[in-house]
Amino acid sequence: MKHPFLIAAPMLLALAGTAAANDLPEYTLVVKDHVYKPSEIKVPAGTKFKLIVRNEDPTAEEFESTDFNREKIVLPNSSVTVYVGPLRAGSYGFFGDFHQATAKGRLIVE
Ligand SMILES: [Cu+2]
Repeated sequence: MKHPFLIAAPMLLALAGTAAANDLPEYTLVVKDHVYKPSEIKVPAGTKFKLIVRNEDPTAEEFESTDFNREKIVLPNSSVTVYVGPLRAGSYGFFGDFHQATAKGRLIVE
């Protein structure tokens, strides 16, 4: 242990990063029967937040939004975290790219 700081620094940075991510407001979205529940989520304007997308279907889904520019595959019976924002007040659509006819929702930013 000639240079303990050099070893400890990356760990401290990792911990700081974790703490910051954990401080973000968090919202959960479930995909079941190729439908988003809830279909509308109210989120604060001007704030970065986490969207946990949980897929309870036996097939993959892709969480996607062209309005706030995100795209992420969610495997069957799995969750992903999508970081969104900060957004201006308004209504932003999202959909399931693999089941666009049924998997639709909106973020109401206010
Ligand atoms: Cu896509």
